[in-house]
Amino acid sequence: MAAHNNYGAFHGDAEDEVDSHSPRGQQSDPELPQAQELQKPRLLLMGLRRSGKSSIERVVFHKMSPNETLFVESTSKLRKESIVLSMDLEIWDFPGHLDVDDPSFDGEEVFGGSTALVFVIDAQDDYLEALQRLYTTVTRAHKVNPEISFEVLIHKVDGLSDDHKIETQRDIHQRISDELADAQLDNIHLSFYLTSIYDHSIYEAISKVIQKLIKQLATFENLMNILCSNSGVEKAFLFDIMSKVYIATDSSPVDMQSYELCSDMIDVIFDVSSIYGPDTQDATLSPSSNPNPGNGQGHAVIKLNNGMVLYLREVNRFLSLVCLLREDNFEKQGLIDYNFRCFQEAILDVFRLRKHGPGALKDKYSHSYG
Ligand SMILES: Nc1nc2c(ncn2[C@@H]2O[C@H](COP(=O)(O)OP(=O)(O)OP(=O)(O)O)[C@@H](O)[C@H]2O)c(=O)[nH]1
Ligand SMILES: [Mg+2]
Repeated sequence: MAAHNNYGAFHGDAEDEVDSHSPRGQQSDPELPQAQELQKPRLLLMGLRRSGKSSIERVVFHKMSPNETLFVESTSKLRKESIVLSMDLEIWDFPGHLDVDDPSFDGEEVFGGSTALVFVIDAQDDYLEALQRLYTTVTRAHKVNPEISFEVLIHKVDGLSDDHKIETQRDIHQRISDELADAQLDNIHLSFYLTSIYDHSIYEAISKVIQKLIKQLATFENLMNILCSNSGVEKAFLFDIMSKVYIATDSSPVDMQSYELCSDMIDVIFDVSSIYGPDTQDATLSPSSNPNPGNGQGHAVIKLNNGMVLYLREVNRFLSLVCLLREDNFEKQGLIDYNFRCFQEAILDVFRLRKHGPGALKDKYSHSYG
């Protein structure tokens, strides 16, 4: 039986466990809300031992290659990590033996606030025990915080055929829904994702999870819709550069292929610029035309052989917009760039507003206040 204070880190030794991580050695953006000012949105990684929690965290937020996760040690104690992305975020990676019914487990502290509970199930293993744990965890969390979002990752699906994947998801969904319905808890909503660290699916899933924690999501989406419809863009993603998580996209449906192309472009451009760019310290997009890397002016274009163009524009040092559009529409690049600058300003205004409140934009728009 595990020592009870292994996850009782909340009763004293928690701070020792907090790691701070910022993308590519960058400092937190002064435009963005700081850790102390707001309670950061939190991502809780829970699930049985060896289900893949720590691997997900390392691959998505630390760029660990999936093969290296074979050597990740089993987590013995809660690990809290502070991540500085385009938004501040805390990731709590729990040990697999966590028991939410243990008296030392502080449910209020863990499940309170703006929190997403990510429950990882190993789809290559027998999942009945995992479902039991999912049920106890969800019911406990819901009792403490009905606002918490429940995200179930049916993980390691790289070893499953397409039919098997669908069948596993259907079976898991059915079993947990039945159990919740039996307990008259069918008002609890769970979202399911089929994931693997060996392809883009884990980034897609974590993107959707994080989007639910962003209060300004509707505004971002709206701005992206306006940009796309006025610039002839087919699909656009607003990426967090370090993690390749997209924090918003326009409201046309996400097709996996476009997403993969746009996401790969982030890797190509930033890897090349971090090796060959003038200032590897900043390691942001820095084509020769951009004297101040990370100042939101970097851009890159890749023409594809199917008549489409991938266009990347840096919004600030944390965020980049990647658009997919037809080559014919790219002929009006001046218009697109103008529209992009309006979009960029609006996005940065949203961040300023979030940090300083409505007064932040008063000077800028004073004419409209009279
Ligand atoms: N095939 C496959 N293996 C994976 C995937 N994700 C993680 N793994 C492997 O699963 C094993 C366990 O991963 P961990 O990340 O340590 O699991 P954990 O949930 O953190 O385990 P505990 O810390 O013991 O609770 C490692 O060998 C990983 O390489 C995946 O998507 N596919
Ligand atoms: Mg672990």
